[in-house]
Amino acid sequence: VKKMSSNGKPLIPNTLENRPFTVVVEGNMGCGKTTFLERFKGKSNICVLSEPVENWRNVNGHNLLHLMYENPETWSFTFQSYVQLTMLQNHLLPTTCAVKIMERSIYSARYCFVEKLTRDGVLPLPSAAVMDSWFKWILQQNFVQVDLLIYLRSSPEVAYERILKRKRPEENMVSLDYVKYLHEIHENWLYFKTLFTCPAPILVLNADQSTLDVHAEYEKWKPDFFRKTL
Ligand code: DGT
Repeated sequence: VKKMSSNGKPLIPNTLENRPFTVVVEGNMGCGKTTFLERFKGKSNICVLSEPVENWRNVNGHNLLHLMYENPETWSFTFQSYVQLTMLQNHLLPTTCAVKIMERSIYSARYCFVEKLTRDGVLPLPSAAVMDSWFKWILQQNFVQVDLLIYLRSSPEVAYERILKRKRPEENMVSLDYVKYLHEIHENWLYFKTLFTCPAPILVLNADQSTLDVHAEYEKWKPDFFRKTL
C-alpha cells in the first residue's frame, strides 16, 4: 500500500534535497515535551511526530516499556533495539511538509538511555556493543538529518513531580535518583556539551516554567526560519 500525502500524491522518501527542516525536542522525562509539541499540531506545513511510547507498550501484545522497568537486566536490550527502530522510522518518515518536529530522537535513545543502562551495568557490554554498532552504522548512512535541537531544560525535582502526577503505570518504580541521573546525562550532552557531539544547533528553554511561559520564551527565540515559513 502506497502512503499518500494529504493532497493525494504518493509519498516518496525524502532526499537530501527535498527533506524537511527537522527539529527534535529533547529533555528529561517529565520536562514537558509532549505538551510543548501540542502547539505545533494541526498546522498544515508542520509534521509533528510524538514519541512512539504507545508502540513500545504494545508490540504484538507485549508491553516492552513495562518489561524494561520491571526486569531491566532481561529486557533492556530488546527494549532499546525497538526504541532505536521506531526512532529511525520517524526520522525516515516521508513528508511533504516544510518542517518535521519529533519528540526525542535516535540520539537521546543512545546518548541518554543506552548510556545510563550501560553505566549501571544493566545492559551487558556485549549487548551495548551491538546497539552501538547499529547506531553508528545508521549515522554513517546519513539517514538521520537534524537542523535544530530544542532542549527543554528542567530541574530533576520539577520533572519528578510531574512524573508522579501523570501516574503512568509503568513508571511507578522510577525514583528521584533515576530522574537526577538522567538529568545529569542530558545536561552534560546538551548544556555543558562535554559528553557527546550535538547533531545540530541547540535552543535551550527553561522548562520549569509554566507551559505558557515556555511558549513565550520559545516565541522570543524561535529561529528566523520559523518566522519566515510559519
Ligand atoms: P514529557 O512529555 O517531557 O513528560 O516526556 P515523557 O516523560 O513522556 O517522555 P520520555 O521520552 O522522557 O519518556 C517516556 C518513557 O519512556 C519514560 O518512562 C522513559 C522511557 N524512555 C524513553 N526513551 C527511552 C529509551 O531510549 N530507553 C529507556 N530505557 N527508556 C526510555
